[in-house]
Order: sequence, then structure tokens, then C-alpha cells
Amino acid sequence: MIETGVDHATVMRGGVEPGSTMALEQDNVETAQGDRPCRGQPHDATTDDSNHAAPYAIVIFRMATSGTKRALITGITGQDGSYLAELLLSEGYEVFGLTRRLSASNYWRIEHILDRVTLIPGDLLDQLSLIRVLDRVRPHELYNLAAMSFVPASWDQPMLTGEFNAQGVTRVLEAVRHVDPSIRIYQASSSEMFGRVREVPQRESTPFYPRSPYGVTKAFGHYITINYRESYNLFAVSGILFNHESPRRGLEFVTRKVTDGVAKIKLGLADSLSLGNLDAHRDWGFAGDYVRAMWLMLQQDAPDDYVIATGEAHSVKELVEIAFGHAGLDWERYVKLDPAFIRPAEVDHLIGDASKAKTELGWSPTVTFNGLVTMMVDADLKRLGQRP
Ligand code: NAP
Ligand code: G4F
Repeated sequence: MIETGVDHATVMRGGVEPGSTMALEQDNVETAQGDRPCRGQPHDATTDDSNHAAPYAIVIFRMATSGTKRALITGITGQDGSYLAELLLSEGYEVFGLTRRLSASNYWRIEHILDRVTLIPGDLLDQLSLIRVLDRVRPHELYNLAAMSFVPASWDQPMLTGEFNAQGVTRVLEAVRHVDPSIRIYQASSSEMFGRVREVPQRESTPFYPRSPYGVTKAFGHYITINYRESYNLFAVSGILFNHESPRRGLEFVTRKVTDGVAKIKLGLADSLSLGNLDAHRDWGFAGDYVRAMWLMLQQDAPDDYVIATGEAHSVKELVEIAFGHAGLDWERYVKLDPAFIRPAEVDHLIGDASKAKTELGWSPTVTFNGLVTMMVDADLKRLGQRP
């Protein structure tokens, strides 16, 4: 269900789930609303709602009378947003997603649940849109996952990255404070904040030393969340999540770049893959496991911050070896090193200690590194193998 100004919203079919028949290309464009019921007429976040009084009255009446828990996800169109929406639906929540207007809509990760979630227009850059959405939805839980999440892009657009990842968080917190301070808030913090690590493994108490504008902005988002919790008594938590991946990962991140590259080479669609630093180490887990931790954090009696990680680090080279090996390819024949992918400042080695989450949340990961990489290679082989 799409409560947006997208009268003729398009859905880019592009699911890459194992078992899915969707393709990443934009070749199957259809209207998102299609035969689905839709509340109200086209509008955007700045239009007057008076034309929509009847549909919204129905929504608000339904909200007021149902005992169902409501959750609002910013970043619902992203990797984590899509898995979290699935989890919350399975837990019986009514799920709302804040989406920003794009010239071509980007619903491929949530296409399979579009008829069970309600999308509402808004933007982290626009304070009033956040207040309006919160006032309309009145969620019990708010998951702030929206961000500029690609580290290299943060050197190209540091100011904009700060607007999204730092001031954007403040705008979300301000909106909660003004609309309903009882809303529970999850903030997506990142292991990138540890940067040049001060301790191995990294835990909640490890000092931050971010190495990218992205990491710096995430540290701001982390601390402003804690500050609002302490200043205004909000139930606001930060999850310090280490890298987590899936077949829904964006193609620019190294895991998906590798698994997509392997599939293309295997299927004769490419003859090489260019990468940067093969020596960097990351603690990689499966996104489906990590969104469960987000939800658990908001079910506790008191707000607190948690590291979420597998406790195992692997190098980019190991990732490459497993991915190419799974497809029966010798990686050394295909991988080229390209200085264009070397960063101005690198985070060399991340490894997390999630014992607090294990003890207090009962959380632990279920997918191994090998299982994650092979799952992603298989999904990309399937997706690309189905191309006409
Ligand atoms: P992602 O796939 O890049 O998704 C980012 C989401 O944010 C998209 O839905 C995007 O919408 C939305 N967004 C960006 N700017 C926005 C704005 N100005 N207003 C509204 N929405 C906006 O990221 P992800 O991997 O799911 O990560 C989710 C969150 O966790 C991010 O905050 C990320 O920084 C953080 N995190 C991720 C990891 C990881 O390994 N995945 C680890 C630690 C922390 P569009 O579709 O319109 O672009
Ligand atoms: O996959 P990446 O781009 O992820 P990165 O920078 O670790 O950031 C991700 O994880 C963070 C959590 O720590 C999140 F907060 C953030 O939003 C994002 O999800 O790069 C991983 C490593 C880096 O060391 C990079 O230098 O892979 C190395 N790498 C080597 N060649 C490459 C490439 N990375 C990319 N993207 N592309 C390459 O060709």
C-alpha cells in the first residue's frame, strides 16, 4: 500500500532472493498501485491533507481501535529495511515505511510485501515531513535505518552525508520528542565508528576513531541518540552493527560486488573483476540475523546500546577465494587490482564482541561466513542465469 504522491509509481522488479524469479533489471516495470487498494489521492509531504480526510480518518480510526503494534521504518527500501519489515509483519505488527521521492522508484527489495506495508512520503532532510509522518502513524516503535550508507561516497559528499546521517538523526529524535516521547527508537549505528581500532575485539565500551566522513557522521548519530535518551528520557537505543550482507545488498558493497562479479564471469557476461584492498578484514554476518537484534533491543525493559557481530573476521581475499571457488573458478585469473577502489583512509580490521547482546538479548547469528558467501553467489547465479 503506497500513501504517496506516486500516482503511477513504478516498481523496479529486482529481487535477488534465493528462490525468487525477479530480475534486477528495470525490464518489468509496472504500476506499484496496480490493483492494490490505495489510501487517498496523489499528494506529497507538503500538500494539505484536507483532500484525504476520509481515507486518513479510516486509518486513524483503525489505529485507535486495533491493539496491533505499529512500527515505522525509515530506510524500508534498503537491505535492512526490507528484512526488518518482513520480521515485523511476521510478529504481527502493522508496518509503515518512510520513503523519499525518487525519479524512479526503488521498491525491488520490498515488492513481495508491498500489499502488506504502508509507504508514506518523507525525507530525513525535511523536519516537517518527519513530524507529519509520526503524527499520522503514531508508531509504537521507530527504526531509523535511513542513511547514506556507502563509505566511499561520504568523501565525495561529506556535507550531504552529515545532513542524512547526523542531522537527520537529530531531526528524527526531535520529531519523536515533539509528537510522542513514548515512541521507542532504534538508531542504526555502525562498526565503522571504531575505524582505527583502539581495542580488539570491539565492544560497546571501545572508544571510537572513525576513518571516514561516514564514520564521523555515524558517531554523531550515536551520541545524539544517547544524549536524547539521557536528556529527555526517551527509549532510544543504538545498535552498533558490524557489516551484514545478503542477496539484497547493494551492488557497490564488496561482498555483493564479488558475488555478482563471480556470477557474471561464470555465465560469460564478464571476463574480470576490479577490486581495491584485498587485505582489509571485516566481521561479516547475515542481514536477516541482524534485524532480529534490532527488534530485540526495542523489546527490553530499559534502553541500552549493543554491539552486533559474529566475532569472526575474514579478509576481502578470503571472501574472493570462497566466492570464486564456489563457482569452480580460479580467482587469480580474473581479479584485477584497481587503485580507484583504494580509500583515502582505510579501516583495516574490524571484529566485534557481541557477548552483551548474547547475554541480555539472547541473540546470536545463525549464518556462517561460508554460508553467507555461497548463498549470495547462488542467488546471483540464479538471477543472472534467468536473463533472457
Ligand atoms: P541501504 O541498503 O543503503 O539503505 C539505506 C536506506 O536509506 C534506503 O532505503 C534509502 O532510500 C534510505 N535513505 C537514504 N537517504 C534518505 C533520506 N534522506 N530520507 C529518507 N530515506 C533515505 O543500507 P542498509 O545496508 O540497509 O543499512 C541500514 C542502516 O544501517 C544504515 O543507516 C546504515 O548506515 C546502517 N548500517 C549498515 C550496516 C551494513 O553492514 N549493512 C552496518 C552498520 C550500520 P532510497 O531507496 O530512496 O535510496
Ligand atoms: O563492502 P564495503 O564497501 O563496506 P564498509 O566500507 O565496511 O561499510 C559497510 O559496513 C559498515 C559497517 O562497518 C556500514 F556502516 C556501512 O554502511 C557499510 O554497510 O567495504 C568493505 C571492505 C573495505 O575495507 C574496502 O576497502 O572492502 C574493501 N574493498 C576492496 N575492494 C572494497 C573493494 N570495497 C568496495 N566497496 N569495493 C571494492 O572494489
